[in-house]
Amino acid sequence: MSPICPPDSDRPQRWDLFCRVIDNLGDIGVCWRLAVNLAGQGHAVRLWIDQPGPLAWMAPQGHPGVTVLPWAEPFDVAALDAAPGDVWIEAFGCELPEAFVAARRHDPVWLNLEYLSAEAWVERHHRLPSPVLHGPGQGLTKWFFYPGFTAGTGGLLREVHAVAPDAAADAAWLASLGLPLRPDTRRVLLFCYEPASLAPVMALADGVDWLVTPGRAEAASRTLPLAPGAQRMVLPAVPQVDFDRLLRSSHLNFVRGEDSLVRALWAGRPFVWHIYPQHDDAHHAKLAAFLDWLQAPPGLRAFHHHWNGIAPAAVVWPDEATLAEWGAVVQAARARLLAQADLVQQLQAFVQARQSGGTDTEKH
Ligand code: TRH
Repeated sequence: MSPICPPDSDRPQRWDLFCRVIDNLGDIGVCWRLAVNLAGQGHAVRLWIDQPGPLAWMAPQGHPGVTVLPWAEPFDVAALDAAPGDVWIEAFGCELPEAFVAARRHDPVWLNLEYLSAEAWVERHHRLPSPVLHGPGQGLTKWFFYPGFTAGTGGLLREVHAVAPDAAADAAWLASLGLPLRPDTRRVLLFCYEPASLAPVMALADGVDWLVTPGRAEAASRTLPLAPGAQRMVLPAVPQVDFDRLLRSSHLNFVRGEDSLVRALWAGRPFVWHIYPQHDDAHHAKLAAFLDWLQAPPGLRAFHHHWNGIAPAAVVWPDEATLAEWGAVVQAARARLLAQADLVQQLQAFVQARQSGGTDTEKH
């Protein structure tokens, strides 16, 4: 199909972002953040999503420039009050509806946004083309776009509040929750699946205030005995911007999945990652690659191995000096990331290069 109205790469683009929720909150969390970040650059974004329910609490105010639309099969072409946009993103390999592809008026830049990994192969696969051989998109090319931690990848989503947080506003927000937090007490945020070492870890954490997220972390920790002087409070599900505040307001963060890992890095506080488990144990290599990139010291590696059930030997709860060491590691990683282009900057540059016929970003 030849372009009827080729987009001008300097103007804001119309982006169609498709998200199919597999499980948990990461699919929707990442897609919502991406949509907001693109809209923040002046683009018009339609977010097509099959299970938009969690957005009611994750993003209750919505965001200017982002339209959330239901994605049901068969795809309702009538919902397309305007033709398919200039840029299409299928998140995490979800296949675009054929009716949507067939309704295009000009050739789009079509991207498959992949899962996040620190493994070395990511740099080799990033920006590889995948010709579409069948169906209504035949003749088009999809491009693989891999987020990542190094300059040779697509980078990470990064909001303004991640770069320049407002500590006073964060503290005021935390106080407004009305939680029975104790002054001069370590706050530990718990966002996890069901780590085998949750029980021994909770039994070791003397005198802390546990801030437990609702859902799986709350269920997994509900009946576990606490260490002396510790207390546990269950948080409500909070909007995404407030979840980021929680990470910045805690002395130690337990995070999971993909999106909260990135937010923990931006928060710059010590953290432990519960990686999304895969049945073939592929997550072991993924975790090792991340810890290498992080330049994690032995104690932080050992804690991760324990938390993720890889080496369930004895675990040691971090003391003040250890937390300071872990915090410095995260701060250094954050500084490395800030020196690199973020995901939206890279997406925009890639789209612009494709639309102007440039080959500088192409790999074959
Ligand atoms: O929910 P997750 O475990 O999501 C996972 C991973 O993304 C994983 O890679 C993917 O394969 C799997 O889903 C399907 O963890 P993650 O990625 O940290 O996403 C959580 C999102 O929920 C994140 O955007 C923050 C948001 N959140 C809030 O906005 N408010 C809250 O109160 C809580 C607890 C979370």
